[in-house]
Amino acid sequence: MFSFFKKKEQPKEIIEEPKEKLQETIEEIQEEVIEVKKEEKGFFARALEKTIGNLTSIIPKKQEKISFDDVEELLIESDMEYEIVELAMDGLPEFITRAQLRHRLISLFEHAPKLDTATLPKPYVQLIIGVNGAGKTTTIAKLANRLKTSGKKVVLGAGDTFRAAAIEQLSIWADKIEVPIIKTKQGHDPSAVAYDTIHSAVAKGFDNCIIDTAGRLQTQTNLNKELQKIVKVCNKALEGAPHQKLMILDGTQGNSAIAQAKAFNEMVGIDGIIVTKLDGTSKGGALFSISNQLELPILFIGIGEQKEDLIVFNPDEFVDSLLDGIYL
Ligand SMILES: Nc1nc2c(ncn2[C@@H]2O[C@H](COP(=O)(O)OP(=O)(O)OP(=O)(O)O)[C@@H](O)[C@H]2O)c(=O)[nH]1
Ligand SMILES: [Mg+2]
Repeated sequence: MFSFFKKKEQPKEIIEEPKEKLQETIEEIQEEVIEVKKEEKGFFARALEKTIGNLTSIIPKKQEKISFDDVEELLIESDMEYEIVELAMDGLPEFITRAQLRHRLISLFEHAPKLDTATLPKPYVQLIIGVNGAGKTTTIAKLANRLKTSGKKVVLGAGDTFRAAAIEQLSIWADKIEVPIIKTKQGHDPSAVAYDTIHSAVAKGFDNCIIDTAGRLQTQTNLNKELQKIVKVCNKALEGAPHQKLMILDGTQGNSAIAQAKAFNEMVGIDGIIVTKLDGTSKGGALFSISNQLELPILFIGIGEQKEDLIVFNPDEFVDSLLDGIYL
């Protein structure tokens, strides 16, 4: 009898111990998630420091309601295009609450199509496009770093064969992040590099393939034909590729980046935008016009020169960080 009771108690102890541990682990994970969320919000506020600084020169003291005229000035000052300001403020009262303005600002991002990231083809091919110096190569390194950290196998394609030192620049990043790179010599055909990169990714079972391109202006006909050729050749290497043509826009250029993106969109069709150098500009409000006018999603923002300095763009957090600077 005695030994029977003993036996019954033992498994109880064994079952309860992991339960407690499980609860502890769940609590730890929840705390970590909250920390990460706080950090991301911190990142936004940090990235928008200059933009918010600009706003607080108009509204030095946080308020519960802000007059229509002041809100209008704030939005224009943050580099939101006047047409968009009018659209956002249409019908708002003489004194505007945070909730009223928040709703209007967030809705400016709403018509951009959402990307379905649940069922991505493998390898998922991203082609990186933009004008000279926008931040393409650095953003590739940041994207690759994110993917690698989340356990994906990534290969880079050094498709900027035009500018001296461009191949070297991406190679240095590839070494730093420890991802393979497919490259050729300067002056060689960038389409061939794109083809080889995709081919290698297919053969080796890679998850992601990110291809760099040379910086070009929307007016450079030859370079633009070359870009169209790269897109065609990607599709030859793997049907459906490139799956994402990402336009990199320099945030310090504010609204003038919109015309560039429109031209590239007509030329090859753009699937999403990444705005770089948001840390170095007071023109953060241009993001409203960029997303609204192009009807394209802003996927990430660049907030520095290091491989970690890329955050997922979230309209709610972006708007909240701006409003935190002026509303109580
Ligand atoms: N502060 C800051 N600097 C950035 C950011 N992204 C890129 N840069 C810097 O901008 C400069 C140009 O970046 P690249 O990545 O070489 O730009 P690119 O578009 O590849 O340039 P090209 O290949 O010459 O057309 C570099 O000095 C980067 O360090 C960012 O988010 N914030
Ligand atoms: Mg480059």
